[in-house]
Amino acid sequence: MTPSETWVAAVAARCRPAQVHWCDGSEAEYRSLCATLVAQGTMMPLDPVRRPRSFLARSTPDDVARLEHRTFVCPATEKEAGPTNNWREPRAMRAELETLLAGSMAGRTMYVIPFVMAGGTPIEMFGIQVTDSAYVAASMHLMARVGADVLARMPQDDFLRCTHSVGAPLAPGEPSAAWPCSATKYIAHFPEDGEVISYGSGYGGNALLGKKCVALRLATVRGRRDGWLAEHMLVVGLESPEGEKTYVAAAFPSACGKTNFAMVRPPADMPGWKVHTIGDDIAWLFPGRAGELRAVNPETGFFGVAPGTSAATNAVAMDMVGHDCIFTNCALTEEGDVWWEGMTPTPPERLTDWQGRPWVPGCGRPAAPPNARFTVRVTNCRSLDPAWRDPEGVPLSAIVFGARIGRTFPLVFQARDWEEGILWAATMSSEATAAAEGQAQLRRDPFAMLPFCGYAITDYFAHWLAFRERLGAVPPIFRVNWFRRDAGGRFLWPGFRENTRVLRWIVERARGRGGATEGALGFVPALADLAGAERVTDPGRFAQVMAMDPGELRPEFAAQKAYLESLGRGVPPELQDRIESLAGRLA
Ligand code: GTP
Ligand code: SPV
Ligand code: MN
Repeated sequence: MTPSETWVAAVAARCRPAQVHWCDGSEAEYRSLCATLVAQGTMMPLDPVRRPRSFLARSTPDDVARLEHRTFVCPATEKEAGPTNNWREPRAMRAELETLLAGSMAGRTMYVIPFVMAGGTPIEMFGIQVTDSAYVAASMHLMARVGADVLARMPQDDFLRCTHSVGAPLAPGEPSAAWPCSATKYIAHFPEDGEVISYGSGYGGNALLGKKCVALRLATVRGRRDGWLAEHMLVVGLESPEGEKTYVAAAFPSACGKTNFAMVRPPADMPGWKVHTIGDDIAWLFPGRAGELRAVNPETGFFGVAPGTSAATNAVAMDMVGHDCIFTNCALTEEGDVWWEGMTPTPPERLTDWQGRPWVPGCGRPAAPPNARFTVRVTNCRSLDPAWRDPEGVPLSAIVFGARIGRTFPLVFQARDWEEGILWAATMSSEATAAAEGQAQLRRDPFAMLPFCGYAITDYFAHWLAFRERLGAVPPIFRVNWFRRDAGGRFLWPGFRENTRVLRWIVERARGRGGATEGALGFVPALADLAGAERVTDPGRFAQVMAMDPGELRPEFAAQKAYLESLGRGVPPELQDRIESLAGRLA
């Protein structure tokens, strides 16, 4: 037996599934997984004319988002997990999980899914996910390269071992629940062994282990060792009418607009400008041969937030989910199509909500919960860049960080240098969203990676700071905030398509052209520097969205300083020095 067969046999011996199915990754297999899910009641086919080859899945109300308090990072010592991760002693964690896994797949099929993230690139990572969820197996078909070809290329001495069980064993003859899961949930990472064990949840990043568990948490550890970065970033290319293409990567926390920005459609008064999508959630950044920074999207699919997606906010995504799509927790129309809040200005008169109950407008319940999602292959996206699977990746000219914060931070500014940009990223705070359960209102989310860094966040800051030595020249770093509000609570910037104007300014600054003045936080555009912005905002509102008010910034700097202190002695001293000098400038 090969090492992978030996490992799979050991998992099967522990979990005791009724059968084991090695996934070949074929289209026929995907269709048969979907048919199984329809027969089991997990998914229903949508209207074949309105949504060809698409399905609606409904989860249980206790399994609708990532569970950060049930996510554990388990290196040998707590110090290696750092001040922000939940740590468990690895042997104790394993023992507890092995007890839970014993017989956990009884009566079910165990799918064996060989997968590769960023396949073909110099930093590709191979793994095998075993799962007792056909929904997860079907989703993995869309989100990653899977199957026999991958297995044939997979190095038998270096693959990640990813075990997933929904934790709902069946007695002989007992039918499966439509959405099997367990009240007990764990998502545990063993970076030193290249292993993930996830138990009890079937939803998103808890269960599609190639995504957050491998391509972020384990990949950050690999990237630290091998000199690259695994990031919670979209990658987008802006092409000018002259055909000059410039790529930018941007990190925003969960449900803060990465999918929208990755496929943003230039407004009508920017004829000839084009946007190209490389990825919407995860990017791996590595130095190219000439010392330039390059990026790849390790995934092959989008698992995107449905509510709020509309022809007005994201026409490309609306088109992308028009066929060959799995929707989860969306509402069902009488015509056999899906609906969610924000899809159309007026809701349909009658719906079936995400729990299968009758729904009418004004009934007081959402038709779809805010973390309802769609799953599609990237090839459904009409703005997908032809370079999306280039093994060399694409060159990055700028890095952007952004958060959801109603005050203090302007629409956009450019950090004065690499270290200051890293300070803005390290101290980023953002308002809670529904992508994860149980968050506080406003929390620090360094680099949008708080839930996704597989080692000590303080060492991660140091890895970023030192990364400049690996590059010939570092790209400029920007900070954006689409979410600043006026005194009446309204967004100060129209956002969505209009963000292309900000992207254009970023690109021009990166190419040494865009106009700017220096303010308290760094370089900022005047209204005239954001092409056409005077058509969508007025000087008064623009001044408000760009304001850098010492009265707001002084307490923010104090809070940043306190935050870094709270992370302990591992914080690189450069970052505290930078806060001091920024605070000094304000005085
Ligand atoms: P994950 O997939 O969870 O990592 O998140 P994401 O960053 O891809 O989230 P997504 O793009 O789905 O974010 C959706 C949320 O951002 C919705 O609430 C949108 O309304 C909001 N959003 C996106 N762009 C803008 C914008 O320009 N302005 C405003 N006000 N809201 C925006
Ligand atoms: C996120 O929460 O950042 C997501 C969704 O991208 S999930 O894959 O469920 O983590
Ligand atoms: Mn994400």
